[in-house]
Amino acid sequence: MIARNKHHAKLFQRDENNPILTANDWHYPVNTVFNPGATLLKDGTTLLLCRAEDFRGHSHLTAARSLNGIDNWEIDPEPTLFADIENHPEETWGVEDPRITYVPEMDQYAVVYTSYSRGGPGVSLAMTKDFHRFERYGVIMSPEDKDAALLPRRINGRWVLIHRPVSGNVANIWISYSNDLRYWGDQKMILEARRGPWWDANKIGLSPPPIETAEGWLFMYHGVRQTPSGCIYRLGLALMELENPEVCIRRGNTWIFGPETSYEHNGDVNNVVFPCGYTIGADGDKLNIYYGAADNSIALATSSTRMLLDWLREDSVESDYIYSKASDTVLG
Ligand code: BMA
Repeated sequence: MIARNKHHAKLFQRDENNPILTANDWHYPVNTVFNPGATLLKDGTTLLLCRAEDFRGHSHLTAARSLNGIDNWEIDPEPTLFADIENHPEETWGVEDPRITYVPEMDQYAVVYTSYSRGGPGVSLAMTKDFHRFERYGVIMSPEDKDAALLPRRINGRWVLIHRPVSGNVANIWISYSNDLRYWGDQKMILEARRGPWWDANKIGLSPPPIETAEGWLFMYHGVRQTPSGCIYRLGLALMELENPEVCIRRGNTWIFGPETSYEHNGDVNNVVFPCGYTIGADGDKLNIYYGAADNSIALATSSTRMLLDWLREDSVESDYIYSKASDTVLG
């Protein structure tokens, strides 16, 4: 285990300028900025769609653009995607936690976000070409559901959404399919929260959109550990089959990234690292992972797809052992 802890330190490198964006950088008053979606635009600019919380406690999304993805962010002077309560009452209490997927077939970006309705948080979709104008599709998963992302291409002719409905005290990761991005069905649970003392017990959710690799879809997912002094949000890995993402090839045992610095430990919600987006370097390997720190600021960590896949191969061995000897999923 000691070796693994050292390994963790090498998987994610925090940027020395962290946090890279805070409420002080905004052109208008906001309480906090966190949990940004991310994408690379065609000209190589990094675009973050940041969740900004106002002083009512309601959130909207604001775009920030940077040539190197690290600094000199140009932040939109006003909210980029603000709740449209008149036409979309499901956004009454704001819009949160976007995940961005570029969809080559449509030459558009899909923004999947939490729409916070009076009936609870649900999943909404908007398409955009430029992050200035958005075409809203409205609610695609009714409450309570969140932590959703679209895969960039159809599988067997259908669009694929990964999402996280809540039932009672348990929240697992599900998959749904659609022919037209509007009507969704054929829903199945694909990744289950563990139980007991596990770091990912009871409540898990997809973090950034899955990363397509030659070995499969790499899922970075968050686990929420409930403790007497509050929740701890950490990140783990699972690999799902490329042409059938319902099938889990392997899943890590230990978390790969968790709150360690003061800006991750202390904020409006303590002990949270919450990535909603990444960009991949020109080498097809280097990852810039953008995450919300303690629901307070935006931070950056770098990693490598290759390293994550290698780590997962090693760390999931024990998992096979555990599940073949005594599956706590079954016993739990
Ligand atoms: C989750 C999400 C995130 C938030 C996290 C910690 O349920 O709503 O937006 O960062 O809780 O508060």
